[in-house]
Amino acid sequence: MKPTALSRYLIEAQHQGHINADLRLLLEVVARACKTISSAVGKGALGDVLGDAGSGNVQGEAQKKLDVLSNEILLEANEWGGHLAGLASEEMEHAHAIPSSYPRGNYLLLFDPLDGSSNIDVNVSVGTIFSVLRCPDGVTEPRDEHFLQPGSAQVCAGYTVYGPSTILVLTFGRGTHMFTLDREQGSFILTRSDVQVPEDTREFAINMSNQRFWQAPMQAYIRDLLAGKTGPRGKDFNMRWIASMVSEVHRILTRGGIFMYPTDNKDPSKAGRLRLMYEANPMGFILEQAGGACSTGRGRMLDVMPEGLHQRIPVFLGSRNEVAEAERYHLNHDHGSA
Ligand code: AFP
Repeated sequence: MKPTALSRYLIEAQHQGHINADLRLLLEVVARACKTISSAVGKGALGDVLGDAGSGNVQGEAQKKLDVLSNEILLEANEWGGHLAGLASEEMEHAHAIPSSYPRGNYLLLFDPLDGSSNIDVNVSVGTIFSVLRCPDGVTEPRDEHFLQPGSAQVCAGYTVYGPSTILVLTFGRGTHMFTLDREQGSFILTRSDVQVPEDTREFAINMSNQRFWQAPMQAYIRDLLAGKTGPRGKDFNMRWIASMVSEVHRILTRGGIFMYPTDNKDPSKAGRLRLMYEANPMGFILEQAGGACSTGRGRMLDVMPEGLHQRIPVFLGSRNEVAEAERYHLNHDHGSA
């Protein structure tokens, strides 16, 4: 059968009434921006894209050159197409309303332009994460508060992983699908449709160096995973840590697993490391559509009502039964039975 390019896939989805023309255009534009980022990532030192930008973002994190460049690529690509009312990014303190000189659409786009940026200089996979919401009725100049919608309100979410191959993963609520970039043709080709995450796993991902800062239920859960076959879980677990959430999620979509970034006591002002709106929520939507789960440890991620654009949140995502197991440790602890 002839391979299906992303453009054709989206046109067919529009004809079937699953997406409208504006959302199709939005996805085409985001995919095009991701191709540009992929090309910059691929050039590495030859493109002078490695190293620090010499600036910091709103969250006090040092920006890499590629963080800044990827943000500019996504902003520039999405500003003038007429499909968006506003944008928000990890790299920008506040939401950006589409200037009145351009046509405006009804969607809001949120993104982490380059996730896992500590990996760039060592030539390990990084990615872009995005989430699409509807602009509330009657709002023409969206501000931060108009983006504060629960993950269950997302109309679409996706990520692109820039690894040995560049893969775009997408959901608009009808399954999770993977498109691999054909670098010669310059187009994304459907390579896996209706991805399903195995319900059980023997693989977990966590930054173990934070162990001494974890709270009691987390300590208990990981202790039992590490105890292996002779412990309460009765099986041996393997561990992975790539330090790029996109790459971890991609592994989990491919072969199962659980990824965790819990709250810890390292910096009490931060409820975890990952951001709800443009990291946890889009990944939650993608995983749920693939039969997996995403939780705060104490409930479904997509049900959380956001309080801030850059809000942080504890994250447990991956194989459904293992996420439920991690939740059980937290809920038992809260109810005094562990
Ligand atoms: P950036 O968004 O700053 O690139 O950080 C990546 C990330 O938020 C996430 O992708 C990783 O899981 C996590 O940080 C890795 O953090 P540590 O290995 O430093 O704990």
